[in-house]
Amino acid sequence: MKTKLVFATNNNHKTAEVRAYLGDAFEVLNLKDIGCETDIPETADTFSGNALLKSSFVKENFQLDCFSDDSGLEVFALNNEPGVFSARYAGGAGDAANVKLLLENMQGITDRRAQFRTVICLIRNDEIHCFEGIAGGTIRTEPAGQQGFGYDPVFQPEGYDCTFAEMDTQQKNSISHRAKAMEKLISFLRSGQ
Ligand code: ITT
Repeated sequence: MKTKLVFATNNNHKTAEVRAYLGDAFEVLNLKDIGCETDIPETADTFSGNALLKSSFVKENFQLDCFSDDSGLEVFALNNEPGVFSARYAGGAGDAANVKLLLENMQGITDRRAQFRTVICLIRNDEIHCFEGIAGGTIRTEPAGQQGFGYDPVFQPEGYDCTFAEMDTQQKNSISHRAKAMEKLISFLRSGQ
């Protein structure tokens, strides 16, 4: 029988991606699968804190081993903002508004260095394990590209002369912060630890 493992997300795309890697060894369930309709609060001031809040909620309320992720963009010249506020930087007005506000706040700033960071928090057999992935790059002065989501149109990953939004999904997934953290989680689970 496969071991049940919850991925605390409502994002079907993320669930499918993880099932493709772990489906032979684990039964990966998402929040909908376990009947969790609560909008789990993400009120911590770090990515790991938010990921832990989500995993702990599932462990406490459903008694199931669980992992969750939290991600965001950190801009060095803005004191690592928007960070944990990435999704609601422009007050919940959506991706385009977030990007517009970021470009406004970076007007005149020449240090354009930034990074996307993902932290995954796994609670397994009552132990907590965290996995981090970082993708470094720079913030363009104008958006380019239609793929992806969030800040992809203004983020140019290190070593490339295009933005994440100009890459196809497969190419972005081979270098993204989320993919790097996921790889660490998957090799940990596969190693049977
Ligand atoms: P969940 O329901 O899984 O929490 P989410 O949209 O909050 O979905 P994340 O926590 O992964 O997703 O990311 C928070 C925000 O950070 C997201 O809304 C984007 O604004 C930004 N972000 C994260 N990863 C990104 C990526 O790969 N490309 C562009 N923007 C990203």
